[in-house]
Parts: sequence; structure tokens; C-alpha cells
Amino acid sequence: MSLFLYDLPHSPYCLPVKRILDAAGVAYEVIDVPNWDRTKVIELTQGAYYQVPALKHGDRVVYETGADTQDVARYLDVTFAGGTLFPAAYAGLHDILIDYLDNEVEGATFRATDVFYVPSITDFVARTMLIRHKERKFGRGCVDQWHQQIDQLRAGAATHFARFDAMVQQKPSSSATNRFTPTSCSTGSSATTPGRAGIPFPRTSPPWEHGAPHERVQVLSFV
Ligand SMILES: N[C@@H](CCC(=O)N[C@@H](CS)C(=O)NCC(=O)O)C(=O)O
Repeated sequence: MSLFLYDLPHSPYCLPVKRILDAAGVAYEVIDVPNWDRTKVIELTQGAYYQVPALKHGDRVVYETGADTQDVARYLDVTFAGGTLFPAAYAGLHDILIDYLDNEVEGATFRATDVFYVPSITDFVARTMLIRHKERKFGRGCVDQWHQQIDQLRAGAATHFARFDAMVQQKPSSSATNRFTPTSCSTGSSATTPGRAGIPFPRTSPPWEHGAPHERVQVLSFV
């Protein structure tokens, strides 16, 4: 079944989706969505959504149905990762972590990135449209201000990164056996990646399998 990812290359919301798909060995086609022209997503979702990422998997269209629903990630999880990306054991903690990443970390990092990204856009209409988009949200001259604040912005981001470094340096708990294994994920077999503590993915029957095209995916009720 064909899979299309509606993508903005550097988007912090799209990058993890590509990582999941790559890790799962899933073939997909990237549809570039310019920051300043959301026509493709608007047409895909028949006007229901304009942000990225969004997916078209066969006839099914998947996009965020709420501010913090994680519909796309949860769809990929159930469809390609056997439910290992949102382990039940970490349910509440996971939501807190996502909220922190989406707000605190993203808030600190996108400004520091925009200082370099915005001037790198060579098409001046595209660059101006993006600046206009930013200024409507953050005030006139915001990108210039972020340029002047670059040291503080970097320091703020470094504080967040240090927290994640501390987390990932911990030895994984022996109870955390429900690991994402690209091999078993992509094939649906019980094969494990050598040297890793993989377990077979449960072969679930996704409830949207028989859904109508463009039906909203309410994945939260299924996981
Ligand atoms: N809650 C959504 C947020 C997606 C999002 O904010 N995407 C950005 C890409 S960096 C976007 O499309 N922004 C355009 C806008 O909000 O106007 C998700 O987790 O995917």
C-alpha cells in the first residue's frame, strides 16, 4: 500500500515521523509542503487541516485531530511498530514528556534555528511570506530579535538537552522489554535484530482497515 508523508524537511514534528518510518524499514514518498503554501495538505484533508506532518496511506488520510492527539505517531505505531512506541507502562509520563518537547524544547529551539534558516531561503517571496507568518505570531522584527538573543536561546536549549542526555544515559530498565525492533516491525515476523532484546510485534488488526477514505482516525480509543 502506498504511503505518502506530507513534509516540511526541517520540521521538528516531521523529523520523528521520518525516523520512525526509516527505523521500521517502511517505504514512503515525501510530498514537500512549503511553509508558505499549505495547498497540498488542505486539499488532502478537504480543508480539515493545514499543518504537517500528514499521511496518506492507501485511501486513508491521517492528521492531527486535536492539539495534542499524536494521531500520526499513534497510527504509525499501531500500523508499523506493533504498539511499541507508546508503551502502556509509560502512558502518563509519555504525555508529559511530549508536552514538554512540543512546548518548552520546541519554543527554545525553533527561534535559535530560525535565525539561520530564514535568511537561508533564497526565494525572496518565500522568505518574506515566512517572515510575515512569524511576525503575525511573534511580533514585528521577531527574527532579528532572536538573532540578537542567540546566546541566551542556545543556553536555554542546552539546558533542555542536558535533561534528555541525563535520561538517555541511564541503563534501560530490565522490565522495559517491549522494544521497537525495525526488523520485526517491517516484516511483521518474529525475527529480532541481532544483539538487541527484541520481541515479536503483536499483529493487531487496525480498526481503520475497513474505514472509509478520509475518515478521521480516532486512534486514542484503540490503544
Ligand atoms: N500538533 C501538531 C503540530 C504540527 C505543527 O505545528 N507543524 C508545523 C510544522 S513545523 C506547521 O505546520 N506549522 C504551520 C502553522 O502552524 O501555521 C503535531 O504534533 O504534528
